[in-house]
Amino acid sequence: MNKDRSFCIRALTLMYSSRFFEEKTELLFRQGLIHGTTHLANGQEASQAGLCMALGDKDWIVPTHRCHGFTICRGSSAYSMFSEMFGSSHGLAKGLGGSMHMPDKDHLNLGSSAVVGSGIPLATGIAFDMKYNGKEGLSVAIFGDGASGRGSLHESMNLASIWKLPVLFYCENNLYGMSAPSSAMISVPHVADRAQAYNMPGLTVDGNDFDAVHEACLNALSYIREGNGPYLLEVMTYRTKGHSKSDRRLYRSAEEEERWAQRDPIMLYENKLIENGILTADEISKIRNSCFEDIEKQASKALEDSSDRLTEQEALDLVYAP
Ligand SMILES: Cc1ncc(C[n+]2csc(CCOP(=O)(O)OP(=O)(O)O)c2C)c(N)n1
Repeated sequence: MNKDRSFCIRALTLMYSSRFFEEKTELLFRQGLIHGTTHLANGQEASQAGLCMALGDKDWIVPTHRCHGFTICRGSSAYSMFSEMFGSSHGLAKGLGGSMHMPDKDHLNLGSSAVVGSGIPLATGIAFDMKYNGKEGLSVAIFGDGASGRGSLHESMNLASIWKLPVLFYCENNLYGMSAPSSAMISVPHVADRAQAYNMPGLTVDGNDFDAVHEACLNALSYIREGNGPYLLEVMTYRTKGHSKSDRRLYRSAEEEERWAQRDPIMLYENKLIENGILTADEISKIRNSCFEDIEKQASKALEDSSDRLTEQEALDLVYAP
């Protein structure tokens, strides 16, 4: 465990920010202030913060439709993300994308699309560009257990292995692809077992343990940085909300949800910090409150500014830009 106080505060801050962002998003949807759909990642904060805190400032990520937490942890402002969902021109895609489309070039985040598995070849392409044009850094293809059955992953892993590309295949296994349990959809016990077929290392770790994720990411990234080629890392986690906002979670039991609630990644990390004498309960509660207030403030400001919209012509010019 990294016991450096400022490191731990940063980890906690990122995880709270992701959690409060999702909670606020859910509320705004219920209030009818955001339209379309959204995919919340409550319960997956250790996976998001653990990865992003291991990345360097030349490393790119390509997230999935469940992208909010990674986008926050990579450094985008909650204001620009709420603005995106309000459809305002202050959004990361100037309000043209919504919840699933939050690219942020300044924070080396290519953004995602609604097409499951489509980001994997893009991340592999970034790694190809880096290797063949001698650029620094690496790229991370983030995908779910559901996406792991798509051909795009297998084609990308094969090429990345042959060409020894600097790419981390990062599988966030939250046990379900919509209502389909990963245990019934994947032919091997762990997604990481796929690595063997493509001649690269594969590892499965506890995705609700921030330190386990962070350490595994540091190891995988340094393997890649040394020029050894790609690495497949699978983090086991659980989305505590439904797949999207219309999902009532009828395919899983209350007992299962309760079991995972006992393994809430933020709660586990808070307990660890207290047990190790790094932060007191009082200090933790101050950090939690300040993250909550910050998200509230950014959401209010984004709502206030939400009538700033692109004109139809401005939108068309962007959509059809060369
Ligand atoms: C190519 C394609 N197939 C199916 C869908 C419908 N769909 C949207 S999300 C999803 C499940 C994805 O599961 P997973 O990759 O595990 O990610 P998670 O939603 O669990 O984060 C599916 C099947 C889609 N959007 N794109």
